[in-house]
Amino acid sequence: MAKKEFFKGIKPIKFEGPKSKNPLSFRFYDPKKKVMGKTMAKHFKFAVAYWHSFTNTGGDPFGAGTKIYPWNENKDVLERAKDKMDAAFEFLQKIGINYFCFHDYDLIDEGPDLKTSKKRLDAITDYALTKMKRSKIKVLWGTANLFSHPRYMNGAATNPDFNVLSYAAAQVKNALDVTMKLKGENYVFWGGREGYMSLLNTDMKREQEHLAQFLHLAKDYARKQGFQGTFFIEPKPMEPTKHQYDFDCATVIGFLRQYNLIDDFKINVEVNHATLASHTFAHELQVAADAGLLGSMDANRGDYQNGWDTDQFPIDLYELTEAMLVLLESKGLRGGGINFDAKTRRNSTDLSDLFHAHIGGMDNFAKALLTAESILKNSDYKEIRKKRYASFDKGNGKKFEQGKLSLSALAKLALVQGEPDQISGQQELLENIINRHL
Ligand code: XLS
Ligand code: NI
Ligand code: NI
Repeated sequence: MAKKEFFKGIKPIKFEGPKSKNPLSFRFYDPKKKVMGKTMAKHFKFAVAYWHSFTNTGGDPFGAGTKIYPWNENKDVLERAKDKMDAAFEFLQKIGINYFCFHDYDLIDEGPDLKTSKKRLDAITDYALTKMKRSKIKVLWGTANLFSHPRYMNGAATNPDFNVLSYAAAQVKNALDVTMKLKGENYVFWGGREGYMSLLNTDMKREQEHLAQFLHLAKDYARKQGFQGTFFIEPKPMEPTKHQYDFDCATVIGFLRQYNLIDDFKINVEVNHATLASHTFAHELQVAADAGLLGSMDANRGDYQNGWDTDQFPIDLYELTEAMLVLLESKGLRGGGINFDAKTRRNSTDLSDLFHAHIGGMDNFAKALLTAESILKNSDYKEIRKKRYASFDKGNGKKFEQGKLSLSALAKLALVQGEPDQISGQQELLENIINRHL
């Protein structure tokens, strides 16, 4: 165990059932409970985002950080990083989450040059390894922060300057090495600054070709080192860049197909990125699942009254139930899990707030999963949707699906049939089914 206890007075969080009045308990998340043949723990593979929960201290464009974390006190870079890791592991063990996700420089501060940064990463990952060996904690995915440092102001892999692109390559190589050293199960690319602010100074085609080439090189390097995990692209339409190339799932799928990356890459879908792209979360999950590319989820939520990536913890059971329906019907995530890419509010300054936030998120996912299971098992939900397409199950509809009817043949059929009957979409009926099972 760590020398110092950071979350004093907080005991391991337990499942106590829906009637529990203990705010530091799970009411729905029971890791061992089976849902459709698989335990909740396996369905979800929850992960904590190192950056939001341990690195960021609540600063925003209008003011400094507000969160005075005891693991941020040591003046020595490595000692401070170790304290932070002790805090992270203590938190993970107490909340009962077995995974974390990180950017390279969440683990330890970036150095003044690449060499120093590499040394620091080596030291902190040595420390991580010893802690991981003594616990059940694993890495769901690692990534490189290619957006915070000023050098990336014009992008990383899509930077018009080759020198920045190669610097980013060095950083990704190190981040891949670190992820592999910690036996990370996946590796993420989120292109925060891969896009443009103005088309006037941008050769979009050339930048996207560079991005594809960069991804190929990263993938080839990792595969050569024996990495067997999945690479994820995390779509987002904008913020910080005005237009990001990985706009949404459909755009990413087109990109992966065009540049021959589809066999190694899958998608990490984030709730608030979906809504920023004017989609529902369920829509993005479905698009990814239909392409066989639903890899992982970044769990959070946006705010109905503004358009930003507010990264709040998930509380909307209706939204989550729709998501869990897609998850269950598409037979789960390919390689990934559910990473809480979410932050407590700037004025949530108690250490226990981190617990309440994650407990809520996990419980809400659990409740949504149970609801989705009940909908699939005890309602007409699937039947109603299937029935809408019944005319394609036999006769000419079936022939059409099999490619056996020409346009002229269809036209002839229409002449004989005349005006089609009106058939209701029954949306309200379906919406009520969801609510009845919540
Ligand atoms: C930002 C992204 C980021 C990625 C990892 O909006 O969600 O946190 O998940 O780089
Ligand atoms: Ni994210
Ligand atoms: Ni995000």
